[in-house]
Amino acid sequence: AAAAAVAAVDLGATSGRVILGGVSGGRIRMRHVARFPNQPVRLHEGNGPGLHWNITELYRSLSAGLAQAFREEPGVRSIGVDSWAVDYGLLRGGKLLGLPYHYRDERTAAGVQAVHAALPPEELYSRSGLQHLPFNTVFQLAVDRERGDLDMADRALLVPDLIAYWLTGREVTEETNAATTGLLDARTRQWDTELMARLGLAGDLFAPLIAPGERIGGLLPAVAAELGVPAGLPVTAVGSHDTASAVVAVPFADEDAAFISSGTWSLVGVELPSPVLTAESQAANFTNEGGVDGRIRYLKNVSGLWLLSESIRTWDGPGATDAQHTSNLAGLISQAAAVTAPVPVFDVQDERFTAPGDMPARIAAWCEERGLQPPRGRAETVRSILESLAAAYADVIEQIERLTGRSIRTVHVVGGGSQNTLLCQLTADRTGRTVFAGPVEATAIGNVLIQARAAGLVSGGLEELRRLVAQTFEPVRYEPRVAAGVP
Ligand code: LFR
Repeated sequence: AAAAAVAAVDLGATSGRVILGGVSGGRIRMRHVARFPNQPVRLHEGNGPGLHWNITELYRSLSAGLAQAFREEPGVRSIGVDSWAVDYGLLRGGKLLGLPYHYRDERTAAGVQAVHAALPPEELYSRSGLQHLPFNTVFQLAVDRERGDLDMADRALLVPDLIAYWLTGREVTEETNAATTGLLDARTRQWDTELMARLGLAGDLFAPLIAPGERIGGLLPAVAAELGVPAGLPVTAVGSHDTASAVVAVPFADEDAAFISSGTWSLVGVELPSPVLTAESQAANFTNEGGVDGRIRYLKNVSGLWLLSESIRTWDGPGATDAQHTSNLAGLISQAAAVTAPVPVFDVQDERFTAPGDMPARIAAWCEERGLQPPRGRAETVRSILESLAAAYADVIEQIERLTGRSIRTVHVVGGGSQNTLLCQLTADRTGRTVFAGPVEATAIGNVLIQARAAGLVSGGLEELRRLVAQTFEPVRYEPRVAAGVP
């Protein structure tokens, strides 16, 4: 990379990476510097196990990645951090009080009950515009409160904000991720302090909001010394919710195109200028997530490659390394592509698939309960998962057409899943629409672009930034196979 570079830290639910990026000659340059696993930990905590993020290990890994980035590129101008949404650390006097919970920890059911007792779901939706997911921050905090875990806390920082705090000492809440808490007013995009009061939460539990592109602060001297860079190097707010960053980098072919941000989850949606807060929208459980530059991501969480990665984890058994998992994946997908026997389509949204565990057994049980023949063996299981995901995408796209009045002709798949050729083809087949796949690193690209714009390396609105993406990363096109015998 030439001198004008920025460093993107992108933390996913199964792995994290540090990427150097820049823009020159109308093209985006991206270079992977570090990739590290993100493995949650189960810890006994009195009544049973709690599922947590190993946040200090993540911090150590990303720090090492940043140090490496500066060795490779001493001209780095800025750092930006994004991660999955909704999860947070609790602090008192600036000190972390415990490991953040993983959103897949099963404690949240009690939180849903507590919140709904104080606020009916309809009111929650009309205020926040957020789809109901049992792990939304608002439900997690309700459990913390009941358990007394909030008694000591004077601050909650969402995961990317916590990392930024450790780097700069500045406490902020980045807007796009704040929108996933369920505590932000969908219309004003400010903290809904009345709602917080009704839930017994302090109005200043979260730090003040900051918009993507704003400067969070400079690196603390001690951190800078450890990373081998000058103190004060800026940490810039990006779309710190990974999905917000990913959608910045969707090279929309036309205004009415849908996107699927495909990773652990599949976020299936469209970009809108303003939220849809109708009863029909709530009934269909669509979310209005505040995006970069004030756009709304109108989408639904569909399960995703999680079903596949948990299946592989089950098949490989405890202790298999990350590298062993990936080497299996390509082979499994080509075997799945060769399956000719009919496989069952199951409901990927069934809540039994949320918590970590033996997905092949759970899929088989789902089928048996309905008198369906479960998939036989690994290749059929993988095929069944991918067919079921594609079928769910098709449903959601039909719903979006109905709820927004748009007519969707093309679907962009970005993120890790855009490399899964079988899934992309099945998505084209089952939606009956053209699929454009790529870029793979959409999230990191969105992170880089917002930093590059803040640093004055590029200018323009999202359309200009997306043009750069389209010029640099040519998408792979998939057309629906009409004669393939697909229902
Ligand atoms: C995707 C994602 C989704 C969010 C889920 C949980 O990585 O950020 O947008 O609903 O993870 O945080």
